[in-house]
Amino acid sequence: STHTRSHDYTKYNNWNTIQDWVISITSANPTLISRTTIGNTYEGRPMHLLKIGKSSGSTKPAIFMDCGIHAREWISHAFCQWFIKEAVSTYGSDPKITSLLDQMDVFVLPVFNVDGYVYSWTNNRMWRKTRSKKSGSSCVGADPNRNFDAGWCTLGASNSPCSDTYCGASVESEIEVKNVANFIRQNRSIIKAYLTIHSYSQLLLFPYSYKYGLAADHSELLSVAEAASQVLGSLYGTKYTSGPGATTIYPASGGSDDWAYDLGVKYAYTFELRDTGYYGFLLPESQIKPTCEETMLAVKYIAAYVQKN
Ligand code: ING
Ligand code: ZN
Repeated sequence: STHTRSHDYTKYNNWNTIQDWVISITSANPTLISRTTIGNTYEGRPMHLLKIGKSSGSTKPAIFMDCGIHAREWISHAFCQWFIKEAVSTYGSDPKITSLLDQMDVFVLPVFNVDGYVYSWTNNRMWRKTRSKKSGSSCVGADPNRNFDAGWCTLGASNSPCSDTYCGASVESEIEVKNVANFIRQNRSIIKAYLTIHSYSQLLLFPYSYKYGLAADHSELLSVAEAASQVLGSLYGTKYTSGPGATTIYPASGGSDDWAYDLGVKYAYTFELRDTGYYGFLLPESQIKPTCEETMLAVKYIAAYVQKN
């Protein structure tokens, strides 16, 4: 079978459940999934990375996608699990997925900020940051999406360790950020797109967030985002807005999409999934399935676009 029957994709799963699932879905799909660990978190948990794709003799171009940069955005973690389940269960029947996985690999990091995610289950549901400790402060953690080398700590980020948008002691001070940045740098020549999944606000964002200037590829990034948003909305009528981060959500430096874009990964997008604030981070489990289904359409649209370009 293509996936583990006992895994419930319509519930929020804790880290232990996700980790068991990562191992079992990989061994159940040896021709489509391989697993590596890009490093450990601050508290020593492994950062599992799955490569989804049909193995071919040669190196394939790839898409990198991460979920759960921020601990409390649980619908994000749910989406990466959904994506992997859909990819392996529709390979061979869905022509788009089949062609994508024949020609490209998709690297999926199901949980970026593992320590924060565990803490959001055990101690504080609204936790956002990592769990790193800093001498001289009693406050814990930095914002991983303010810790990348993209106008670091200049705009929409805080120097205060107690802030939820603390940029960290230095660029890539957070080991989770360093591990992801190292992997993307090492695979820079094959990674054609970088997708990062957040919640909430129903936005499809692209560079820049750390400055107001437009990206060199602005018009292409915008037209792809608008088409992807339209496809997303075609399923349940969910309205998405697309645009550069700085003017569409708020200016913020140190974000992963801006960093990937400036490294040369042209198709760099940040998704802000449901909703627009009624439930916010506490999106009910009844919305996992529709949210993941509609988001799949947008991700598949972008992947198909990247594949043909
Ligand atoms: N939103 C993102 C945040 O980190 C963002 C918005 C995107 C900022 C891209 C910078 C770059 O604040 C959420 N919900 O986390
Ligand atoms: Zn976020």
